[in-house]
Amino acid sequence: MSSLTEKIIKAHLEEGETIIGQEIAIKIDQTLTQDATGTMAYLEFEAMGLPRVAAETAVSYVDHNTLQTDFRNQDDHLYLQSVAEKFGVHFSRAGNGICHQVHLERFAAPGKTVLGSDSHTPTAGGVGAIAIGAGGLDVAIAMGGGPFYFEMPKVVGVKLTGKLPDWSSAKDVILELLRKLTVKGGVGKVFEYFGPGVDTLSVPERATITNMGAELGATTSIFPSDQVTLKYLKMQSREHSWKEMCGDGTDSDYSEIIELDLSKTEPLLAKPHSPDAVVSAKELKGTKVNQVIVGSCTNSSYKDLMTVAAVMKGRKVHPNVSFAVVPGSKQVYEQIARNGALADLISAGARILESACGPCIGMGQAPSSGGVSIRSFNRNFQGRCGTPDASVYLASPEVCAACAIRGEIVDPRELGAAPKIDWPAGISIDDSMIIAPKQNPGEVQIIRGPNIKPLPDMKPLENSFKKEVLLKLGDNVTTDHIMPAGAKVLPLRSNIPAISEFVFSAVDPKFVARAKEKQGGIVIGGDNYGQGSSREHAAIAPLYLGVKAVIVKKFARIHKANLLNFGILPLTFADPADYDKVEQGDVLELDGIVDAVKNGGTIRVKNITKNYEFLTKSDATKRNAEMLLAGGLINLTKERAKP
Ligand code: MIC
Ligand code: SF4
Repeated sequence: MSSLTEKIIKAHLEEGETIIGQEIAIKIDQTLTQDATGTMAYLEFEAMGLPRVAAETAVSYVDHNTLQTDFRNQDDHLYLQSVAEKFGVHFSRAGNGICHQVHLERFAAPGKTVLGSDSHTPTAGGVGAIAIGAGGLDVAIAMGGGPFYFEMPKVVGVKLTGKLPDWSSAKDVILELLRKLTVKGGVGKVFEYFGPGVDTLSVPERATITNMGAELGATTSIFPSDQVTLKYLKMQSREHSWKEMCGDGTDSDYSEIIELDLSKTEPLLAKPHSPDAVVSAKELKGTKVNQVIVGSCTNSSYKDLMTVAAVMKGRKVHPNVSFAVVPGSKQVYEQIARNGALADLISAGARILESACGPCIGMGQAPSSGGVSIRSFNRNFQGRCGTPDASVYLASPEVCAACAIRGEIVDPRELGAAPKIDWPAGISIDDSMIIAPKQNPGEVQIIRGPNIKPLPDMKPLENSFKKEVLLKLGDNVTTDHIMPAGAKVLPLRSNIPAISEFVFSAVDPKFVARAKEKQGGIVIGGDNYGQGSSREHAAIAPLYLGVKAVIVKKFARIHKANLLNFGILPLTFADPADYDKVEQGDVLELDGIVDAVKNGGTIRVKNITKNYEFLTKSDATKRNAEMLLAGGLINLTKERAKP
């Protein structure tokens, strides 16, 4: 008897055994990249010297860097389009929508494995795929046909019963789980949904839940593929990709079971500045609101936008609120335009944006100073919206619409009868914004504008070094803290020297100057270090500034893999109490590094400034050790390719 997760993993297993915590390697069927991580991923793919992608389906999306305030983002898009045409990758143009929404609609399929250079790749778990977020280099390897390595996760069964009541929504289900489990509650786990409540949720609702499983720190989340999945795929004219898939239905298939009665969910919000700071809408009643935005890969489906349009119909946006709507894909945008719902939104006073990530990644719509913004998004880390002192709350489209009307946080149940949304009978499928790869790749010239800079050189691991602690941080540090995004920084994603000037800028504006003056150093962190985004710039840019080791209580999965891929030594405190003793400015000496890394052992660290020693652990696998010793995975791949 086994879970659906185990079945799919076993069917794709290339190395290792499915024993919890052990490193395994799986074959990847589909790859996904987006423009903010994709430029690096394709530069890395090019560095591998392969003629064509080997994955069954590879798709490159343009959705993050769509604000064109100068030549840079557009330069990156042209590079991505030409590289896609040459190497056999489908190219989803700017305007076609957010990668996860479009992938769900047009490519994801039950039983497939998907690896994406974006942490919300698990959205595709909504149709029964094992979809995992990873750094660009891991995705580049998968594009080349290489397997993906990760630790066999525990499979948590989430047993859903009941049916969502009026005004409650899929967002409230995942917010409830975040309230219970916190942002580190899913580390090393897959959340597999099962039970009678599953039938009551449509695929986009399921995808909202699997999408935001990323905020639990989970490896991925998955729903079974059933008649509801078939209906969705039929609507997408893709019924040929359907097959029925589920776990064996026994509780013993799972390491742990969480029961959730959908009929008991109520409208919730996550308070600033963490997706797990969840409270009910009732508790926040009366909080004045300046901005509301509905969109992002979490909540911008047809049902989401139709619900908001139905609530807004005949009503007006509150005079103190700026209300923006960001359709998740061209398909959804076109549908609401054709059926008139868009007109209802415009008439109510909504500001309609293009189909892209937009405000979710700080590309426009930054709130006012100290402003309160209610967003149907998945992350509300401080400063991510572009305004450091703004308060961002995460909520369902239903709660968002109610707040936009009232100008304050309100439980949408106060608005009376809930809207009932029917799925359209059929939709016209138009893939004209997805460009197929060229059949004659030899004729494609790769376009490299001045914004595309080559990857920096990476050096082999040293056996010993003495370096200063450049920065000491607490728990749950996000990759948005390490390497901020937003309209100013995102255009530099293909230019490591330029983007490195912003490392830790939101936490400590003097970090970069200090790192340069000290010629690199060490960073100390707490629990769940590097949670959030998959951006490998949070490893490459610190490396460029000379960061040699990061010592923490515990790492988040994707960030740790990125550090290893680029040759930064990830270490954990053998005794977490030692975290308290070390301070910023202390000089630490590490010796015997090579042996410890090779044997997965401990490294003794001398605190020269305070004159004591402590132990750190490297749990590098043999594969990790080879990468570290070579100065990262690119060097290792090149070494191996030498005749
Ligand atoms: C995010 O939501 O944080 C992003 C922007 O989509 C990132 C990817 C990136 O930094 O480019 C993610 O989730 O991985
Ligand atoms: Fe884009 Fe936001 Fe989704 Fe990241 S979380 S992919 S920025 S919409």
